[in-house]
Amino acid sequence: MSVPLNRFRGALLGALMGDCIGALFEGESSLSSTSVRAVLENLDKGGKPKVLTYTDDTAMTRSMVQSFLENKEFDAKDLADRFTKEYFSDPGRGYGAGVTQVFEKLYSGEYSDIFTPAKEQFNGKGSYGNGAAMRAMAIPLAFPNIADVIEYAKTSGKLTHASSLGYNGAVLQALAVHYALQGESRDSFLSKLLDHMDEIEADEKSKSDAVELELGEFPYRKRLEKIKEFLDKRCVSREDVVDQLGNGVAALESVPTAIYSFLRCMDPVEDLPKEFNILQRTLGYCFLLGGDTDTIATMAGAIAGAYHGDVQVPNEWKLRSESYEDAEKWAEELHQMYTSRLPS
Ligand code: F2R
Ligand code: MG
Ligand code: MG
Ligand code: MG
Repeated sequence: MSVPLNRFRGALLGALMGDCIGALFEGESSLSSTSVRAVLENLDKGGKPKVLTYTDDTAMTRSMVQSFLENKEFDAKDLADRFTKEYFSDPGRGYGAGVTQVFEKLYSGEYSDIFTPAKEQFNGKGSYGNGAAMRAMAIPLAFPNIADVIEYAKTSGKLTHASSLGYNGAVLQALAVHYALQGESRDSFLSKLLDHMDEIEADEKSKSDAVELELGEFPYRKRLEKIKEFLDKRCVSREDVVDQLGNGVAALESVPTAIYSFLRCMDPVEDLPKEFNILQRTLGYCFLLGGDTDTIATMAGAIAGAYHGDVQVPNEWKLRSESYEDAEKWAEELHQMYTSRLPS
């Protein structure tokens, strides 16, 4: 199905703003709505800083987008090279504490298999951080075929995140952006994700990784069921969302939270300005949750932006976000690539 260009712009700009603004709050555990509103009002009034810099979330997404646009295909080796080059040229973007060892090993030239460094992380367990998921949005913007989306999210995730909790989070985020681009209804969006995770988490590694971490089998599916339960209730506190879905740096503690934030914010949210549109509300809600705000907001911003399109991108917020011009240019190029790959 063809998808309008405004959804590609919305996705890339939503993700960029989520990262740039969310970084102002990353790591805060108890954010008051007053302090979040004060920061956002300051942005609207043109207060300093003039440019909000992006973090690792956007740096890695940029490498993915550039790889797809230049190669016109998925190329895992090219991605590994770009992640490593980008890290060494600009290491101060707030990368995860563990993932930098992967880049160092890739850079050393001592590894003939590009997936081995990720497998060695955390005493051979692999990372379950959200670094694979935070960049996965680039995949559904380039590749419309659902089987490609799943395969490429998994493979690109495994370059840095060998725990199935890490790469399955990337698959879930990529699928969420894919279905948001299609404009699926809220119920159908969630039930499609549930069906996919039923299959994706059924392999032996997914089961054993989850059991070893004492999460029980099908941890993502269980969080999606919790999202459904929350959406059916009239009122769920942000404390309950953080408690049951999470706001942390693990993919399991953040990808479902981003998906919930997108769905929840289709309805009004207390504690945010009434004049906010749905995309602003989604990002604002992620900031209010605290914790890994840049990453949860970048993932929710990608989904909400893909769904609502760029008409909801606030100009003041966009103009503050570093390299927003690249996002606008790449949206056009990705839209062309995506459209050219649709079955005729
Ligand atoms: N790193 C951050 N934020 C810290 C503060 C940055 C600060 N603002 C600054 O200026 O420097 N944010 C970024 O990291 C997250 C993505 O991380 P990624 O790429 O998944 O990295 P890593 O190191 O693989 O995993 C993150 C942490 O998760 C824990 N962890 C993962 N797997 C584990 C395992 N198997 N066992 C135990 N712990 C595991 C570790 O603490 C890892 O360091 C995003 O938030 C991005 O914004
Ligand atoms: Mg970051
Ligand atoms: Mg190539
Ligand atoms: Mg983060």
